Amino acid sequence: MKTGFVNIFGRPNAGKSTLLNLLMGEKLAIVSPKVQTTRNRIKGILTEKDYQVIFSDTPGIIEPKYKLHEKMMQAVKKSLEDADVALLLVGIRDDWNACHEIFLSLKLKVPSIVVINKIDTVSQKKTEEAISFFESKNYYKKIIAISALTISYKAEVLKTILEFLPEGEKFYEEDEITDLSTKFFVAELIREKIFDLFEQEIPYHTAVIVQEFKEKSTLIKIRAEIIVHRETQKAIILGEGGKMIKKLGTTAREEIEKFLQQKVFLELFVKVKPNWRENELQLREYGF
Ligand SMILES: Nc1nc2c(ncn2[C@@H]2O[C@H](COP(=O)(O)OP(=O)(O)OP(=O)(O)O)[C@@H](O)[C@H]2O)c(=O)[nH]1
Ligand SMILES: [Mg+2]
Repeated sequence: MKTGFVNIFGRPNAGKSTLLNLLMGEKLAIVSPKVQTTRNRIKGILTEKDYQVIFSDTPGIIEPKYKLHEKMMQAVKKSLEDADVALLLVGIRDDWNACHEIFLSLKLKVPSIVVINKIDTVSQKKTEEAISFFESKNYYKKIIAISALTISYKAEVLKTILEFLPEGEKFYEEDEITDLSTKFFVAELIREKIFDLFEQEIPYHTAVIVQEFKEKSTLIKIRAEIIVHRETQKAIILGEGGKMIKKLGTTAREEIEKFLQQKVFLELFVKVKPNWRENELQLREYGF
C-alpha cells in the first residue's frame, strides 16, 4: 500500500485549508477570505483500500512579526521536516514570483507538486501563463491547475499525489481522520465566525479556548472563552447590548452542531489578556 505525509504549503489565502477540506471530503480546517486564518498544523488522515495519505494543512508562510507568528512558522517548519510529498499552493491572482521565492526558500528535498489554485477566477489564457511561469523553474515534479472549490478536481490531485507517495504500512487506524481534539475543532469553528463577523484587527487579536465540553443526555454543553488584547476589542465583540456576541454564538453553534451532529448549548465569554500574542505561557495555554 502507498502511505505517507503530504503537506500543503503556500502564502496566506492561497486556499490551503480549502484544498485540505476538498481532499478529505469533510470540513476539517476553517476557511476565510481574510489572510492568516490557519494558525496550527491540521492533520487529515485519508484511508482507502490501497493507500493512506496523512495531509497537513499549515499556516500561510509569512515573515513573523510577533511570537504567535513565530509559533505559526514553527508549525510550517515541523511540517517541512516530515513531508514525503509537498503540495506548493499558488493562488493564481497572487504574485507568482513571491510564491516562487518562498518555494525556493523551503529547500525541499522531497517530491513537490505545484498546485495553481483558484483557476475559476481567471481566463484560460491566464492559467496557461501561470503554468509556463512555473514550468520555467525546476524544483517541482509536476504542475497542476485546479479550483479547490470544485469537487471534480479532487481525483486529479489525489492521482498526482499517489504517483509520488512511497510504499509502506499504515500509520493510523482506518477510522481515524485527525490527531486533534474535538475541543480544538470547536474553538476553530468559533474563530472562523469571528473572521466572518469582525473586521480589521479583531480576528488577529483574538484566540478562542474551549474550557468545558460536557456531553449530557440530549445535548453537548460547551463553554468557550474568547481572548482579546484590549477592553475596546471586548466591547466590539460584545456589541451594543450584547448584540454581536449573541450573533456570534448563534452562527458558531449552528456550525458546531453540523460538525458534531448533535445539539449544542454554547456559552461564550470574552476575556482581556493584554499582549497574549507575545506571552509564551498564554500561547502554550492556547495550544501553541
Ligand atoms: N474562487 C475561488 N476561491 C477559493 C478557491 N480556493 C479557496 N478559495 C477562497 O480563498 C479564500 C482563502 O481560502 P483558505 O482555504 O482559507 O486559504 P488558506 O491558504 O488556508 O489561508 P491561510 O490559512 O490564511 O493561510 C477563501 O475565501 C476561500 O473560499 C478556489 O479554487 N476558487
Ligand atoms: Mg488556512
